[in-house]
Amino acid sequence: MEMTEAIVEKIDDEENNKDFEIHTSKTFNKMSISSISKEGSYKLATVCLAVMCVILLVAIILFKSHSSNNTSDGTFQQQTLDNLTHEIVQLQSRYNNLTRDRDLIQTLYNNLTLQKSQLEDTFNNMTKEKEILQNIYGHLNTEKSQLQSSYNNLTRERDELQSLRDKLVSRRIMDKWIRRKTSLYKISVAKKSWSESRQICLKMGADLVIVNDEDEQQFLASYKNHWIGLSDTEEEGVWKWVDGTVLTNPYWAPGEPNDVDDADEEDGEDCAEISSDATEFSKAWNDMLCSTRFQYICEDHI
Ligand SMILES: [Ca+2]
Ligand SMILES: [Ca+2]
Ligand SMILES: [Ca+2]
Ligand SMILES: [Ca+2]
Repeated sequence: MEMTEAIVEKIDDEENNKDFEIHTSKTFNKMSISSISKEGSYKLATVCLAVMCVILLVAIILFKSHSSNNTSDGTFQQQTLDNLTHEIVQLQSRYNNLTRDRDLIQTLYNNLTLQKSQLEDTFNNMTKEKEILQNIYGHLNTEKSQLQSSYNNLTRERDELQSLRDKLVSRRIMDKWIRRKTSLYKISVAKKSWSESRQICLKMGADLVIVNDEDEQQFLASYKNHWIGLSDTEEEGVWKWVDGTVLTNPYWAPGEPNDVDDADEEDGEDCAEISSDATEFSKAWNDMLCSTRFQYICEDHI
């Protein structure tokens, strides 16, 4: 009787806790083993009850047989028979209860087995995802290392170029180049044709000056009869700077460019200089025969 109550209490506990979540397959395995053990206990209890019923039936039969030979104790024997019959009914009831409990436990066991299988699937999927993520992480780490290496190389090259640039600037300052904003200017002493002037500038790693804005024009306007890097030799009337860009902000002197045609020059005036007649910095250019020997202005950038 006490054993049966204990078992029923355990079943109630299991019922109350059947909604709990199992987070690891390890815990789950422990629970599965526990469920199997309980199922064995119930089977054993069922067998015991069945044996006890048989024993009681045999006892009743024997008792009846004995009582038929001894009628003097009839009342007492009838009472005992009733008690035994009552116990059989109770045992049958417990047997039924145990059978019901066993079915419940079987259902619980099946549910837990299903949950275990689902958890194992989830675990396997997560393991695969983990491997994929680890691969991606590895690739990203490799790329990061390569990018870091490229960055370091570029930084070193930049520093080396900066160092070379600094040395070049220092040397040009010593060679009397004029530093202004982000440019260096070399005002020549010798007089050369426009083409010869440009070749000399190029050999020094520079080029004839390009006038980028009014401020630069104002700075250069005082160097009269000096070549600048502007010509229309490619196409008459289309003035281009030495970097190939078309002139957009002209500072021609009044009446210029007039492309005066000299008898000895078939092409007329195709190269620009800062006019000696200029009175305003913004009206200072003149087109001249490119073979004219003028001083020139080279420009380099820092
Ligand atoms: Ca310039
Ligand atoms: Ca021309
Ligand atoms: Ca011309
Ligand atoms: Ca002219």
